[in-house]
Amino acid sequence: MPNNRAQLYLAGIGDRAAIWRQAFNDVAPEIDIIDHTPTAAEQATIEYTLAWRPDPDVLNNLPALRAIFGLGAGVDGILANRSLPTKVPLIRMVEPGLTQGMVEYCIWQTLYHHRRFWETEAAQLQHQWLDQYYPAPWDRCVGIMGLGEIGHAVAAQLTAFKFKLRGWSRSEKQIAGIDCFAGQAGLPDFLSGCDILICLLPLTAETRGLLNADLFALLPRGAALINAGRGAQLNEADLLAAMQSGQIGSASLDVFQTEPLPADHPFWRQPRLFITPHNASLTDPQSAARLIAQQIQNDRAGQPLMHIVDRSRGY
Ligand code: NDP
Ligand code: OXD
Repeated sequence: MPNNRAQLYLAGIGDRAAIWRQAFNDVAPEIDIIDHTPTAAEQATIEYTLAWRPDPDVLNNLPALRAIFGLGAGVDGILANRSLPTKVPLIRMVEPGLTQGMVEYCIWQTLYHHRRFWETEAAQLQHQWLDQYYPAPWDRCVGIMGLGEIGHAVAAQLTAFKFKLRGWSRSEKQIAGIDCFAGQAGLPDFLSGCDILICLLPLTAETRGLLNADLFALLPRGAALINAGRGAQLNEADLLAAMQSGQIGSASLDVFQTEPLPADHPFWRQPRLFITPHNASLTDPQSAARLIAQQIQNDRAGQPLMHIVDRSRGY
């Protein structure tokens, strides 16, 4: 077991590095934080890194590296580095604040589409008193793609609003109160009943481009789409076409092919499309710093690390 102080290198975190340094100083002062490009001496000794979109040249040159902690639940930005050392465990973020923020966002956006608030907003701009009809939640079905840490938590909270619930995952599941479907074979049946579709999938080879015209065609006409997974899961041109034809009635997007979303992107001008800037949720630095410090302590004591990404699955 190493007996020196642990060093954690903040890789590809951009202007949030100061917040993370402060969080570790506050809750885990036993860890040395390196938030600059490591010197040759530091490169030789760094054992841990916290990464979002790291520079591959730096990450691939840390011979003592023992674990890569992803700053987010999605690790696609780290796995984009094809030469990432395979023997170093990659750990995704499972953090209560991150999960709670996603629950809030999904409840907010589900109610937004259920109650057609986009229609009310448009009417208000025209000084119109709009009397709307909307069905009871038990007559509205919300489908969740991805029943992992976040999808499961979102489903649990949506239950309290009394929506009909469906879920889709890679492996078969049985969850009380949710009609569960699995795999490509289960996708058409799953989609056929979803009035509001929420995507909470990780970006992998299988989920890239999944939200496309073929998939939209399997939804009930006028369904709402909420994508808070990853932008590369959505064929953006197909969504515009589906919204123009009325196949997709309204949508909320938090993630995009290009982020920040370019100022001239047609999404900005698309009615019934609600945009948030990839901040559906944020990892809470203090809570995450505590969890990472505990993982480092466990690792140094020879205990197993938790939430290791299965590289063959990509999540
Ligand atoms: P988990 O790994 O806990 O869950 C992933 C879920 O997706 C699992 O249920 C898994 O199925 C399912 N899944 C994966 N691949 C497929 C597939 N090919 N077909 C069907 N189902 C599949 O991840 P989290 O819940 O923690 O996070 C999910 C994603 O949410 C992240 O990867 C990230 O992209 C996104 N996210 C976005 C945020 C934002 O601010 N917009 C914030 C946080 C997360 P199974 O259960 O069978 O393994
Ligand atoms: C995440 C994210 O994956 O913030 O956690 O998108």
